[in-house]
Amino acid sequence: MAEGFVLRLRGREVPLGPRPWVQGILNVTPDSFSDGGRFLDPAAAVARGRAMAEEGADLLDVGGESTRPGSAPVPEAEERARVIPVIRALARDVAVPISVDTSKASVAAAALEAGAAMVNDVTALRGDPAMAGVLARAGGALVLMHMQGEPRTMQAAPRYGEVVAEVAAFLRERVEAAVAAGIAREQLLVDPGIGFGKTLEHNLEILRRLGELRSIGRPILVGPSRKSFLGALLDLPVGERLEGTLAAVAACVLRGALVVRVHDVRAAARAVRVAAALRSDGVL
Ligand code: HH2
Repeated sequence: MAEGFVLRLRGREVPLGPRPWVQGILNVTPDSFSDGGRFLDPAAAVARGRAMAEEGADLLDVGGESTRPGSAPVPEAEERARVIPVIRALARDVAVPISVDTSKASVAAAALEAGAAMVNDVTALRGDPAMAGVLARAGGALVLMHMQGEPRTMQAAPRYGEVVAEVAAFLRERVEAAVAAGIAREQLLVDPGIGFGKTLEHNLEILRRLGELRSIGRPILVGPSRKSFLGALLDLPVGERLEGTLAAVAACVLRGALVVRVHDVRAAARAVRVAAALRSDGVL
């Protein structure tokens, strides 16, 4: 099961895998589903970013627009004002690479300029026609995520014939579209988009069969943290989903995920180390 990738992070080539990475979530938003409003103040956001790096994050993902079900788009100037000062400060202060969670090319370009090394585009290059050019020129890593519909309406009535096959076909197609647009394959990661236009059963089926996405040939990132499928399984509110998150994180690592996107970095980093040691290739 041993596998490794080289990830191109803006001029740097960084090995990824077989040891999985923990990506710490930093939402500089008033309305994110689990931590909205806590880190809207730039100083609080930078302090949280530093703390997550100390807790064992391998990567930080800074976002200025919530994509929770029902959320509305944020104007570009507002999103930029939220994330750029935080990214600039963290790029200077912490050793781990910084990712920007945005679907807007202008925000991605400003973030890369401010020191970010990765772009997390939940639209997988379908949201802004200028996004591919930004990544082709700047050379940062890019996460391509699956979503059915758009955040405002995606949970209304998600439908699939065969969810895992459809998600895999979509991600394969998006990888090829990115490469055709001039982005190097080594820049790309793929993400099945837990909770993005998916019912409880769809999310569970994807997590059960996550290993099938390895045939795409790019590192898999998964974001199960505190999400509503855990709330549905456990009948618990968002603030009480840590144990559920850790169980999901361990399952993802055992099935080959190389990056897990989480809010609770210290706990997840411990769970990842144990799960990685228990994989068939025993990553210590
Ligand atoms: N999930 C969220 C946001 N961005 N990006 C990727 N690649 N994968 C995910 O699963 C993913 C994501 C939603 O979580 P969060 O950032 O905590 O909430 P919000 O969108 O409300 O800010």
